[in-house]
Amino acid sequence: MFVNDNAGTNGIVRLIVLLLLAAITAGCAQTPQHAKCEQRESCSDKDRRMAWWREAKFGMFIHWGLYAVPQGRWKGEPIPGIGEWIMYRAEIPIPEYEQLAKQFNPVKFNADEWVRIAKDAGMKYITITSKHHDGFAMFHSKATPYNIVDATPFGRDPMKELAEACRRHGLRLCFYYSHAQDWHEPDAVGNHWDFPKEKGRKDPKEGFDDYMDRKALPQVREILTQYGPIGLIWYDTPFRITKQQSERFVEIVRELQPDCLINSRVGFDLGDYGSEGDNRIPDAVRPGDWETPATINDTWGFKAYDRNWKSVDDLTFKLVDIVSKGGNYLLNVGPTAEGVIPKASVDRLRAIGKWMRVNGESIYGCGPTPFRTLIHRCTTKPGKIYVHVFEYPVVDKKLVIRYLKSDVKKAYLLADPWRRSLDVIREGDAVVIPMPDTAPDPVDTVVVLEFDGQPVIDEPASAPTASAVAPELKRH
Ligand code: H79
Repeated sequence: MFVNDNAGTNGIVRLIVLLLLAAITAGCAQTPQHAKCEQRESCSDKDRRMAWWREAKFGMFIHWGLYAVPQGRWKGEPIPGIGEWIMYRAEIPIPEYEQLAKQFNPVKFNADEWVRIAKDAGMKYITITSKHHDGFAMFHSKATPYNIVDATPFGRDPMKELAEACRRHGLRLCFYYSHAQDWHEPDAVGNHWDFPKEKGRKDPKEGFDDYMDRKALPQVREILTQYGPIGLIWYDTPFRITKQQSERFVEIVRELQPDCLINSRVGFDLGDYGSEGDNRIPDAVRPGDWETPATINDTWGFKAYDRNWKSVDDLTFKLVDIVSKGGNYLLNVGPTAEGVIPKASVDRLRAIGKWMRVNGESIYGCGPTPFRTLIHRCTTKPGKIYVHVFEYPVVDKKLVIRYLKSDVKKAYLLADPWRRSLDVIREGDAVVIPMPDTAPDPVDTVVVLEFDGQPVIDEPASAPTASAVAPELKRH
């Protein structure tokens, strides 16, 4: 078909073939996972950079800053909403808020202990607020004296201590940096009570470039050069910034640490992976790389009276639910102004860790469920499906897995150290697995199904999705 005597047509055909080849190479059209590869870098570069993050699946978010001092109350009044927003919600003038620095002396802070808590929970990375919207740097910054070393009696740099502890324990340290909102700065976004012009500012570029050059970019440079290799930079709330400004926040990371990842909240979808909405879990499998940042109670920064702790069942379900839909879970703790992670958080993380030590194989490096129906939450590795049993079949002791066309080569429990085979009975479009009389795990018993090659699923288009049928969805 490409043989043609006519030289003109031949040239056109050759051009079309060349264009097609170029399109295939540039687009790297393989799986949705890689669909977002940028033209200016090869897909394998992106895959190489993302590899640790795709394996990790579970990270610790830490919100720690001056807001831990008032811990949710201002002048005796409880301030509603998330704790780290207290300055905004109570419209605290900058000179008053600055006084909190003089009271911030977290003498009980122990970096090794924090990292051990994350590690024992099975978390593989820690993302901590180097600067939140209040503008206070929790690291030693030369860009402004408004930082933990120069403005508090504590006088230590906890980020340095955390970087060293993470290196000792094999976790990745990552930094949250509020790039657009900075309530301490007249030229940044957010503080409309001290700077009334902020409310009506029309031109997003007005002043913001100055703030970027004076504070934000120098500080991003500091967090990328003072603490060794950083896993990722977690930008947040790109309110009102321009594409060009977002691009500068990307470029500085690429320049200083080319392997450092960037989340999508840098703005204009420029990051390496997508941040879901706060506490938002998608209803179905979401293709590509994404992460749900989530609270363990109802606040990110410590609030003394927020005791609405999520249960271990709920947290474990959320971890599995997120991984089964293709995401990572970034679960937050809010340490106190003394430097202590609240006991209620530590207790829950320890319980998740106990589950992870038995069942981690069904989380780390896993792909999403092959089922659209989500009757059970499932995670996958090549040739394997991990079925997560949250609702133990206490009455008939039978686990039923519908719409599975392939035959199961071997089934066993992750809770069984000997991996003894379970019976597998074919019943029409389902396989039925008789289970032990008592649930091996009180929260989630994981059944491994092994196949020759990739399992084939056959779900009728009419089969309802989990939102209609799965009892565990009620646990959201
Ligand atoms: O760092 C945590 C939050 O502080 C931050 N993202 C997570 C990871 C965050 N920034 N903004 N938001 C969350 C939501 C903002 C909600 C707002 Fe409002 C609605 C800002 C103004 C209106 C709620 C109501 C907060 C103040 C008033």
